[in-house]
Amino acid sequence: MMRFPENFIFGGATAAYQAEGSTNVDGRGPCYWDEYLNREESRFNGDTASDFYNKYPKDLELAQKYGVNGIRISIAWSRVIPDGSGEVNPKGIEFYNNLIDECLKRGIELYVTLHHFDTPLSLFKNGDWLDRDNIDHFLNFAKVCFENFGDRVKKWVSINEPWSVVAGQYIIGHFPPNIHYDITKAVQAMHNMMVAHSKVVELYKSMNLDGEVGIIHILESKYPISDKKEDEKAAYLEDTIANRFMLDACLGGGYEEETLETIKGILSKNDGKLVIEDGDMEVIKSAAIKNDFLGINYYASHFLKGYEGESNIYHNGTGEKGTSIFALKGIGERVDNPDVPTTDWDWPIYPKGLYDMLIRIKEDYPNYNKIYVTENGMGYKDDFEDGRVEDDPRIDYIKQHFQAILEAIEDGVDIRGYFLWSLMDVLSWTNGYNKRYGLFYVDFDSQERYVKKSAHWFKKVSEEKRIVEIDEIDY
Ligand code: BGP
Repeated sequence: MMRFPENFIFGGATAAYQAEGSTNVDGRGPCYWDEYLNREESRFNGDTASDFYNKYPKDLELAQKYGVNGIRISIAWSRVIPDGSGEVNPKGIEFYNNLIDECLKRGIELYVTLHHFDTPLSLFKNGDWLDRDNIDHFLNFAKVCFENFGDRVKKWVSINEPWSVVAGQYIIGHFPPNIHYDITKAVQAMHNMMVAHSKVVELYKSMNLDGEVGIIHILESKYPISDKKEDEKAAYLEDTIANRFMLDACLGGGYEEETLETIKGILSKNDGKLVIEDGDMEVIKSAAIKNDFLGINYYASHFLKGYEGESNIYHNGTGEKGTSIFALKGIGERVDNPDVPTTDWDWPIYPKGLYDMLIRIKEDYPNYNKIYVTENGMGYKDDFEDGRVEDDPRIDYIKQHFQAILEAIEDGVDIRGYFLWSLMDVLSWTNGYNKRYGLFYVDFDSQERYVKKSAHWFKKVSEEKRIVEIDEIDY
């Protein structure tokens, strides 16, 4: 039987805006979600979220009790520097000091992200990652965090999922500023984020803080739905823009010529071009060899078909199965694979896509150092009855992905940990509160926590360092 390595991290992931709530207290400034989700027509907002701001001692107590020995948190930029670029807020520093100390007290290792989708509102209004000044403001924020928390936090992540940020902001349009189908802006913002990431790596290394720094990408495999040439091309194109472009930058030390040519081809079909400023490629190249780890967030893979039409997307934000549309001009169209099950939000459940991605990184980017699977999990409308949640489909989902990870480890990929998205139920950016992922059920009215069946299962996996069958646990 395959077993997880001795020091493997069995973690739980959170992000500031999705978990903390308390958006108006102790001097926190707004991020762009505050404004957007407080519109009248919005179905939900993040004002209270999971109340992690107050409830974190309880969440960490539960984490420790249920075998969670690592946690991903993110630091809300606008809690620490309320307007993004000016004064530091001592109350923000105090909150994260307390949170960090509580994690360490419980023996839970911290993996801290600096940017998890939540640019401060004023910087967002200046253009967010499309504004090159954002890079300097971000570096300043990173420095404040390294100085204040770097003595205790030893694992740092610069940015969470550049592709998801720009796809949400400029292509799908379900993240502010809600622009649709602007592939050029998306590519430009991704490039700028990679420059920012690289400068953060350089900064961290210059501070001799005795820890590690890396980046997290969403990396979903893209497969042609048939062996037709146009379907193969569609898969290749979507893979290039969503995966290869980012991997080339953070691990390869620059965009391969073929990658750049392909990106330029996509942009020319969309009447755009990428601006790379002097010095960008030098810093990207220099940081790539200093990157200590790569975080992979993996939920699904996609099956592609050739597509010649205009871009057309429908985002399923309610869990009404079968409603998604995703077709991009100059790239391709995502289609159903009848052999692959999907979640209610139409995300294909395909653990082989994770295995394939892990092997590909080992083969194509041999200097990757080490990998953490920094997010994986199943969004599900949990049935809550008498304080209990029997979430067998979630357990089955995690089990299949654990299996893929163990196989990749056996085949030589250096994987050091797994973080379940999410530790407890949190806000889902574009879906609200009915798409739950946690080990611990949150009653969002009372903010009470309840232990799901998956938490019992996770505990046993973490303790025994092997994949446990569902019927091995009592619940
Ligand atoms: C990732 C994000 C997380 C989380 C997760 C689930 O892309 O890093 O913040 O939200 O996806 O996504 P969703 O909430 O849309 O189901």
